[in-house]
Amino acid sequence: MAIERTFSMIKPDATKRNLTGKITAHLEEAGLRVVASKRVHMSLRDAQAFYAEHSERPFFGELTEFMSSGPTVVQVLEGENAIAKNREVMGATNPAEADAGTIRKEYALSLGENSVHGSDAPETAAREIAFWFAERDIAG
Ligand code: DAT
Ligand code: MG
Repeated sequence: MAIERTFSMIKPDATKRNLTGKITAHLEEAGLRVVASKRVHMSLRDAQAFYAEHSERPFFGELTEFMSSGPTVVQVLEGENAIAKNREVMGATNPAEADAGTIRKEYALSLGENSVHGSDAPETAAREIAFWFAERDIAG
């Protein structure tokens, strides 16, 4: 299996509850390496650009307002099959449907405030990493 990079975000509901370390520990225990990380309080405009793929969805306003409501921690993760592995560790979008032991099962508050974001495919990983990081910010 190939070594991949994926993009991860610890959302405002989780930074607010001081869960950055606990969530990062889940990722590391799954074999993912944090090769870049920074804390950012994104603007509404940043959230709208980052989540542009969802711009026609009914929850777009709620999503972008939430994502710009407080700090997030944006990260690049590296490891074997990192994109799928991160999605596995995150759990289902709706925490009510997430498997035991996943980050969302353990920490998410609701469908909207679900603690973490993770890229869903190689193309989105590349775009999302480049949205927040320059190559020189990443140390693999
Ligand atoms: P994921 O974050 O699992 O990739 P997604 O890309 O479908 O899920 O949606 C992005 C985020 O939008 C998701 O993490 C939470 C929010 N969201 C999705 N569906 C929603 C809904 N029906 N109501 C409110 N927020 C929703
Ligand atoms: Mg998604």
